[in-house]
Amino acid sequence: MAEKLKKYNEKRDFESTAEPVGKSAEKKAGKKLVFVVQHHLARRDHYDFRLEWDGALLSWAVPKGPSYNPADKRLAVRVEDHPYDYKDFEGTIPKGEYGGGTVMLWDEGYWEPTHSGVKEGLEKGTLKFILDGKRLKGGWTLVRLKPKEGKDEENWLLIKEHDEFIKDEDGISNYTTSVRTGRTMGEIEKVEAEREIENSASRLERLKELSYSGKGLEKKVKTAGGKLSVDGINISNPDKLIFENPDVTKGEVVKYYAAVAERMAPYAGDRILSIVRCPKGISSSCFFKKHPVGADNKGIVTMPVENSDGEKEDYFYIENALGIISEAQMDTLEFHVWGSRVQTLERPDMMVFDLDPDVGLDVGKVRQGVRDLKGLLDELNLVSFLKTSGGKGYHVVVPFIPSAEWDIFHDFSKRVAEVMEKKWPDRYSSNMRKVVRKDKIFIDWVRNGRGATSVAPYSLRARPGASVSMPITWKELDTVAPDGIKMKDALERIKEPDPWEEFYKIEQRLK
Ligand SMILES: [Mn+2]
Repeated sequence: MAEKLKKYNEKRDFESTAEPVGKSAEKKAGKKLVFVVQHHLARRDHYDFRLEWDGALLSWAVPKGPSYNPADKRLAVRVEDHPYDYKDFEGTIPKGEYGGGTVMLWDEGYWEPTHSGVKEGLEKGTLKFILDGKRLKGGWTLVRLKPKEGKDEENWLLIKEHDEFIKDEDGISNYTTSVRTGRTMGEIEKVEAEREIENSASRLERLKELSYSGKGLEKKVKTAGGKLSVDGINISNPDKLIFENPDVTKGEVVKYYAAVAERMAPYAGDRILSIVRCPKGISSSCFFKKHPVGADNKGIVTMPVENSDGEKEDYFYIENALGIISEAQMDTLEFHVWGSRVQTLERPDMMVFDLDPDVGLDVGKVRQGVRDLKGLLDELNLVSFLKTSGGKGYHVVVPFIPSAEWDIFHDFSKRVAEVMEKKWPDRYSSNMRKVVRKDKIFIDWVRNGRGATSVAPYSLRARPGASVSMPITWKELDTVAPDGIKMKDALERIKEPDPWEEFYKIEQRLK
């Protein structure tokens, strides 16, 4: 039985779809066999014809649906057995998931084979039966076609038998509502759209929580007898020098992160991290780290994530502002984050374009690039936000409702970069190879893929001067250099209104 539904389970991600998990069904001795027809508007519009057998549902996808006219021989492609509970499924399957689209219960009732040996019938390729549904009635036949060479697809024909229930027309289009709930396909979809709004409310709640976890954290910084602690976290070697000229100690780095935590946590929290640690300061070697080592620290959570080879590896993320401090205690300077949040890992919500100028390119040209990119996004009706990179360029960041999957998200960002290159081939390149981007700005879209990261807002950079990747207003583009905001400036700036106040309130989505 488990073997029977293996295919069904393998094709689906049950954290994303509301379809039932395939488990072995109990034998219901003496009970009549159920059948169900589901109208399934997916990549292709079709009807799924399912017959209960041996605890599961034998299934065929019928592109045109069944017909009351015996002259119509309807193609029925055999698909994997579905779990018994699928007979009750009506709703939507998320876009991007297997069978993504809308499912309506089109007919239901009982069926009875008119010959003994359903198993033999399936093997031989002929199944004759009576349907006693609300819409489909009488005798029907399923007959298998000869397999096409080299294909293991099973094509069958679904044919109405001659009896008192036949009609001249197919009759399918007479029924446009659910046999159980009376809803149209459109109404079923609308309910799902409302559910998305609900999800979006819980997302905002969570973001508020993250922000709140950093509120007043700087007041919990305690110094006593040369010892430093933040809300119970002891900081070792607070006097260790991390940046030189001007000098910045580890203790000051920790205090910086405590001060910006309220603003930073909604961007750095709940996202898979890749961090840069500099245990001997930035003049010594720093290293990237994306896998956790040892036990979880306060505010940091380990999470297994499937990589592109289908293997699970441990990654980690910050679950509250104290996690930022735990990292700083372990000499982390830079926080790089995924474009998706852990609650919706496969649906990214933060698109980042890094405008990366060739060496020696005038900053005025980089600013022009930012304006050109913003203009393009404006034309697409997409609200975008600006931050300094803390290095050579600026980052233009576009918030999304987590709905589209990585492929769509990634391809969209690539197309934006390609349009930039097409419009102004002498200024921009969408290609990261150094030779083709000579004297140009590389519109770096590559970080919008699954597993790629970009530096989090408010993160320090492990570069001379202790610069910060800082959210700024569009008006400031001409006055603030890409590496113009240092740690001490950032501490002043967070006393002012948040230039990214609206970031998570923007409800735009990729179709
Ligand atoms: Mn289907």
